[in-house]
Amino acid sequence: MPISTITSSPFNDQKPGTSGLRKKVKHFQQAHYLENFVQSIFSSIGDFKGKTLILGGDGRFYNQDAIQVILRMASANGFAKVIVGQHGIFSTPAASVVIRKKKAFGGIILSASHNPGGADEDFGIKYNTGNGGPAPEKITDAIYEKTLEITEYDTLDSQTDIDLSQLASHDLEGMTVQVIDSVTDYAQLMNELFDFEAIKTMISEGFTLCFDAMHAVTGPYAVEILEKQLGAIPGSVINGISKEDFGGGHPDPNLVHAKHLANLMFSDESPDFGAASDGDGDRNMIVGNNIFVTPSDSLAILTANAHLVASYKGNITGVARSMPTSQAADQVARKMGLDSYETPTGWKFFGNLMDADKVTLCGEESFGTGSNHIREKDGLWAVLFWLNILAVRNESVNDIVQKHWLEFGRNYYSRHDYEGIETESANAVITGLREKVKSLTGTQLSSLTVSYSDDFSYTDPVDNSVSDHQGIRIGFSNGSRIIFRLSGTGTSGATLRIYYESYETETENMNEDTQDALKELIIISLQLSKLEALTGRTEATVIT
Ligand code: G16
Repeated sequence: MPISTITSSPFNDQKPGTSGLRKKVKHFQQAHYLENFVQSIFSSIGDFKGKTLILGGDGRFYNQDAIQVILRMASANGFAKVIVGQHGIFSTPAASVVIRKKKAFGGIILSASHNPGGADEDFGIKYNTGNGGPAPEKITDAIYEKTLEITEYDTLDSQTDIDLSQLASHDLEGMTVQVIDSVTDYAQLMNELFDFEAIKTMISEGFTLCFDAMHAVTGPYAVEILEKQLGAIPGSVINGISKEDFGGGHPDPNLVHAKHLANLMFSDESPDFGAASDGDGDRNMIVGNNIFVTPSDSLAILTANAHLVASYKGNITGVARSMPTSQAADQVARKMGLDSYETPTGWKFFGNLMDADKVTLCGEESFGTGSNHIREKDGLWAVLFWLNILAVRNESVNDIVQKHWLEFGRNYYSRHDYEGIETESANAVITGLREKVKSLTGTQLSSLTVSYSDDFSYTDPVDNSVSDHQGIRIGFSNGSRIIFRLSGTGTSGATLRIYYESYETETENMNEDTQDALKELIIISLQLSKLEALTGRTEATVIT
């Protein structure tokens, strides 16, 4: 076979974060850089000779180029077949669906998620295993070790590109490349999970919705499912044309970046339901007329109402949330007699729990919600889950949320991000806190008593693996919490995230302004962390 072994040199980049390798496009375009990482993946994942790989990405700048490089390397390395989404597109959840459905060895997903795209922006690559989920730390560590010692990679002599624009099969030096529709398998699974007839009826009777695809990957998925299959009026999906640079926007579905949708939902023209998804389609934001549903509340509400969705009724084994996610889902689990788990940040930590059937639903404060139907979080899935509940309950989003708080209490919640801090200063904040939390338990801070404080360590209940240093937790006796952690997904400097949560059960206090409700915690956090002294920052960059 006409294969070349190219000499390359190790790259001494910092370790990839929670979701694979994310860097500026220009960084990826350095000679041999992408190839080194891909070879490091192929050298770390076991024997795939004769097996199938799934390949696709969120369509951002460099997606198509990277796919051609990976196809040639997959062939040279011995894969029998690669299934690629048309035009090189798969949303992250759709890639997970296809990996599982085709029983593939694994998949490579090209995305930097919610980070901006374009020639000067971000690109990313990650490997998912045969269960459809992000590779566990054992594999990502092995990949990283390989990148430090790699000296050569295998690729084809020929530089011919495969045509990804048509649904067809091709031979690439003995390896089959099959180009499939990016949406079909995903849409079919959604149809099996949710009551499309009930949602269709609700929409035909006048229910209105707006889905903001943010010019990212979910455009074609949302148009097919929401408009074509469920009958939402054309135009219900906005910013539905996928673009390489996401139209210059920041495809992160929150009230700051999906401003247009947020304004619409709080105006007189508001439709009944609003939602948005991110760059690669795994995140979601849910908004009702005059109400924003926090991702933490969304997880709790889906759990409490799962019995209304036929495919989940009686099938919820447990619920998991990442550590900084509010404890709203725990309140539901307690009342419903379900097991609940607190995992470190990163979807990969849910994989073992789902594979062992310990949890069915999981969610994160970072706008990620999902279930065991795949092993990634899933933006449109969350939207359809909500629509199914709305169709059954025939109540507004606002009513559903208010009734939920009355039954389970309200967890006020907010995240303050300090972006682009110098890495050294950010580390100093965390190191200082790490020392402090050793002796905080039992002390009084302002009017609150600390009931526990630690640097979160997680022991996986399935394989007993231990993940240390997952963020600073300070819990108070009234159920409030302050969490500090450094982002694992940024590409320039460090981002410090501070998460605040308080728990309210008094009806008359349930509709306060969130920042007001959390004021005492915010003041405590700034004093405790010496944030201003160590970083010079007086204000958060983004508050969600
Ligand atoms: C990724 C992971 C999520 C995690 C998030 C945290 O999200 O997949 O599980 O919650 O990172 O981000 P950070 O470390 O910046 O707080 P995504 O959507 O970027 O893949």
